[in-house]
Order: sequence, then structure tokens, then C-alpha cells
Amino acid sequence: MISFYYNLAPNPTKVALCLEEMGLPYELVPVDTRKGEQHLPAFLAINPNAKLPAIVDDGTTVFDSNAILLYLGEKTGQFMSPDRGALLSWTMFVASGIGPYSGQAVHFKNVAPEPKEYAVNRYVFEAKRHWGILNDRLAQNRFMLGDTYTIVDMAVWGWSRLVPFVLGPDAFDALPHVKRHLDEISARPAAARALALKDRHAFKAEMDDAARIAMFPHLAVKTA
Ligand SMILES: N[C@@H](CCC(=O)N[C@@H](CS)C(=O)NCC(=O)O)C(=O)O
Repeated sequence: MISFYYNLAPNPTKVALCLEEMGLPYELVPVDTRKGEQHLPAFLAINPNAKLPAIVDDGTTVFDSNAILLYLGEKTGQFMSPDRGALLSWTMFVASGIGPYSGQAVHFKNVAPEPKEYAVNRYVFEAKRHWGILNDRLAQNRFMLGDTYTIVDMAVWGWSRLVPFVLGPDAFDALPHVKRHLDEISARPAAARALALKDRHAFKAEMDDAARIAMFPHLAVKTA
């Protein structure tokens, strides 16, 4: 039985989709990052990086969402591609580009103190650039690797649901192929089951000072 350490953020949600698509039995272990539970020793023993998601599969621990997708794909042989080069390249493109730039764009727009114009401009520009590359790819292909739905599409879907929040309410106007891809995956029964996890556990809703320090520990530290 897989233990799935999760919250409702984009990276855990792509793993929820993957577990549901593969029909793997799993138990949910909520980790409330606004309460600082990611910093507890028991969770740090699973992911020293103090982030969600992570899984423990019968003694094998895997953290980092895209590592988990690759692990589950290799374990089951499902939703993989014979084009290993493309599978790895696009998985890492999501891991190193889409996720971090989208996340930092949200952070600097919504959390950072002024002056922040330079940082907002850089991260929104880079997030848009990365999403534009995905849009061009999806203009040529139904799915990220062609006609077959793979773990790369799951990785993209984790974040594409958040595009209006990351880039602004009209962002899909410039990313119609990303929107079409999002809608196709969201219509899958496994996606509905993944999104229904929000009803399984009540995570802390308030973003109070304690939550801000738990999630953005640099706020409590002067490094320069
Ligand atoms: N590279 C990691 C990033 C994980 C990550 O940033 N997770 C966020 C949720 S999407 C988190 O746990 N945030 C809580 C925190 O930073 O304290 C992955 O893909 O799993």
C-alpha cells in the first residue's frame, strides 16, 4: 500500500491524478503546510526538503512530484512512452521550468514586499515563456508526447489548472492549446477523483503570520 503525503497544491495534485489513473491503492497522509507540519521530524525523515508531495511505497520513499510520476510509471509500466528522450526532457521541463517559474511568479506577485517590480517582471516573463513553449508543443500534438496520454500530461495538468492564477484571468486567451489540453484531462474520471481529495481533509485556511513563517521561513531570517 502506498502512503501518499499530500496537500491540495499543484505538485501533490498531479501525483493524485497519477495514482488515480493507475488504479493504485493508496492511503492519504495530509501534511498541513500552513500549520508547519512539513518541518516535523517525522516528515523530514521522508522528505528532507520539507515539501509535498512524497510517497512511501512498501518501504521505498520517493519525494518530488516528477520523480514520483517517473517512479510510478516505471513501477506499473503505465502512461510511459517508447520515446524515452522526449519523456525525460518534457518531464524535466515541467520540473525545472513550469513549476518553479509559475510558483515564484505567484510568490513575488502576492507575497513579496515592495520593491518587487524587477522580480515580478522576471518571473512572470519566464513563466509566460515556459507556458508559451508548452502551448506551441500542444498546437502540434494532442498530448505532450503525441497521441498518447502519459505522465508528462499529468505533470502539466497539475499546474495548468492554475494558469489564470499564475498569469492573470485572461492568460488562456494566449494559450488556447494549453486550455484545450487542460479541459481534456480534467474531463477524465481520474481527474475528478484527484480533485475530490479536497473534501477528504480540512487543511488550515488562514494565511496568518504562523502560516507565512512555516511556508516562507526566510521571512524570519536575515541572510544579508
Ligand atoms: N520540486 C518539488 C516542489 C514541491 C513544492 O514546492 N511543494 C509545495 C506545494 S506545491 C509545498 O510543499 N509547499 C510548502 C512549503 O514550501 O512549505 C515537487 O515537484 O514536488
